[in-house]
Amino acid sequence: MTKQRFHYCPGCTHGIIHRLVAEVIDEMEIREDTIGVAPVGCSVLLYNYLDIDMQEAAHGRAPALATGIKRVLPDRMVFTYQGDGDLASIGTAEIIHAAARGENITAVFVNNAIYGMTGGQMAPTTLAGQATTTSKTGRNIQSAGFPIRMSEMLATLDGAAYISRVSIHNPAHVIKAKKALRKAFETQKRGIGFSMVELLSTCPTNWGLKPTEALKWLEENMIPYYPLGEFKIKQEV
Ligand SMILES: Cc1ncc(C[n+]2csc(CCOP(=O)(O)OP(=O)(O)O)c2C)c(N)n1
Ligand code: SF4
Repeated sequence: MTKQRFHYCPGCTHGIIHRLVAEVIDEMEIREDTIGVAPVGCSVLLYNYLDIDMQEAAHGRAPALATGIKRVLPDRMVFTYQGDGDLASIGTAEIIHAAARGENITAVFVNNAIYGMTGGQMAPTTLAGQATTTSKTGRNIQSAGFPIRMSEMLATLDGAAYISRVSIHNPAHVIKAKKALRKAFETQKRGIGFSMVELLSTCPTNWGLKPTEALKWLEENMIPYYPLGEFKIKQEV
């Protein structure tokens, strides 16, 4: 990682996830061989923090950009880092088709159940009843539909080689999250196909909670709807 100070709000778990990605890259000794693709969202400035080659994608288009990079430079490790607005809303088509094609890339999917950067609007992953700036009285399933479980959905695709969901709400789970990221990167290194790790993350600012309350809220509300685990592991992984 660079010495740049994070721009994230206090208690935001984006920073922890950045650190985990950086540690996996260093432990695999692939710093010179890795290309990251940053999203539009709070983590748009990811390229300021990771000391590797980075590209910036248009909102939701990171999997398409990563596909192009990986096809031109197949010996590089290529990953996207995307929020739930980026990956599960404007970029739904890109991630589904990248997974369906079995692109040998890795998606780091940060699900904080809200649009953080733009002020806390409802995302496709916002929970039923969750208050946001565009669902002040809570997400109404009748009008807004059900939150999407992206990991379970992508796991149904034949091109998906490794799909798992982890959480960042306490140290034990942070350690598990790193193991999942390592497995996803190893999947790509061995050329097995598309890999994704969904990380349940906090947005204390837009959830209207203190950092510690946000960790508790994640554990008590997000995990029951977004169960943790590995949803797809191809035999070769
Ligand atoms: C084409 C386009 N549409 C909309 C936006 C506005 N916009 C910027 S970030 C964002 C959502 C970010 O939410 P998420 O991906 O969940 O990331 P977070 O900020 O929560 O980490 C939106 C809608 C944009 N920048 N470009
Ligand atoms: S708005 Fe939310 S996701 Fe964005 S930096 Fe702040 S806490 Fe993190």
